[in-house]
Amino acid sequence: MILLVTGGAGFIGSNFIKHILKETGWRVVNLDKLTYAGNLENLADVEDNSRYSFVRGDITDSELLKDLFKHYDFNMVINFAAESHVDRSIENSAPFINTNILGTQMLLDTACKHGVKKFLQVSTDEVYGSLDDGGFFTEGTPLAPNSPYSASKASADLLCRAYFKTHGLQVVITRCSNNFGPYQFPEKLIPLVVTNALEGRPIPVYGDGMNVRDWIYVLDHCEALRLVLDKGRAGEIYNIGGGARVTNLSLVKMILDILGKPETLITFVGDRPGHDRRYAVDPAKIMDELGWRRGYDFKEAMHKTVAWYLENEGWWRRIKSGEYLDYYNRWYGKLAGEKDIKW
Ligand code: NAD
Ligand code: TDX
Repeated sequence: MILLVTGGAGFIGSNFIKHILKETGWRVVNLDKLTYAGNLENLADVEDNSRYSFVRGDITDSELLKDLFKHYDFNMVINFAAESHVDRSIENSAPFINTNILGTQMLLDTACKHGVKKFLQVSTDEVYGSLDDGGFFTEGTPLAPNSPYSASKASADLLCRAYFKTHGLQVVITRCSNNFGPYQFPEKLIPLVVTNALEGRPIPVYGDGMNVRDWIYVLDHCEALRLVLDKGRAGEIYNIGGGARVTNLSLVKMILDILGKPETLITFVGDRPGHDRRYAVDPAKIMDELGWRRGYDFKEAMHKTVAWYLENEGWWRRIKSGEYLDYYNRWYGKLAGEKDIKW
């Protein structure tokens, strides 16, 4: 069994590769462009594993894909490669269209030509839009993306459906809620809160802080993906959700409490344009059909995650001293400017 993992140097992809090498005997090839979000340090403990190889490359490069598929004869493909940060998609959507839509199309085309047995598209609950009036996202909820990021992911999902219907490619789509855990890039809420608090910097909370996200520990997502690769039915969509639905404000307070840092660090800034109010995922289908169960308790996993960032200060400090800072100053400078807050 040879599995192509794209975007494996990012947050979820790197956790997934380590999970697969541990739980299966599969061989894994990681294709990653190493954008600002890709970091080979995330995979340092498996780089000598004989079942793991890394190739630096772009999923929009059809020649490279052709060569790679000829060389390796992949049985399965899992596509994590994406531009993944909503705020960056508001600043500039072009890289999102390029990687998330065109890149997926190139991968689908190449996978089709080589007759791979399964193609797993790692999508997101954000394609369903916002649950402003309560309820849950099911696999039948209509697509209603609100950000350029989620619109690009929804577009990729539709292409996946079309390649299944038209070309018979064995495609499965998963739509997961918000992940947290080790190696998450510190532009995302949880690592941003932990690292800013440790640095004594303000914690930017958008709008009134009452937006609700449905949090899942990253290894629970990885195990769900392994099950879908193993047993998921082609042409199907599987929702994955952690069931820990909390407001951003209560989440931030929980982390500050774990760290013993003061709530005075919380700083309300302007809202994210098009900010989805509430997400809540119903994972009944993957539980009933594939027997998936959540393995990590939300509070315990949050303590474990905070401890990881405390123990791996070098990892996030190296990131925060680099390119990330340009983006941070530009984005939060603008939001804070609306309320005259100095960063
Ligand atoms: P991430 O931003 O941490 O990692 C993305 C990875 O993709 C990076 O290693 C980057 O270098 C690579 N990449 C980007 N463009 C590429 C290209 N053109 N060619 C090859 N590699 C490229 O993202 P993440 O949070 O790990 O998310 C992974 C996937 O899971 C994404 O598709 C995202 O939409 C989806 N997802 C994420 C979450 C979440 O909460 N983080 C939830 C549901 C779904
Ligand atoms: O500084 C911040 N302040 C703040 O209040 C940031 C970065 C975020 N937020 C809010 C916005 C959201 O309501 O926190 C919530 C979580 O924000 P993000 O961490 O940016 O995640 P989100 O926009 O929900 O998207 C994430 O989950 C779904 C991932 O980034 C996506 O890739 C995934 O598809």
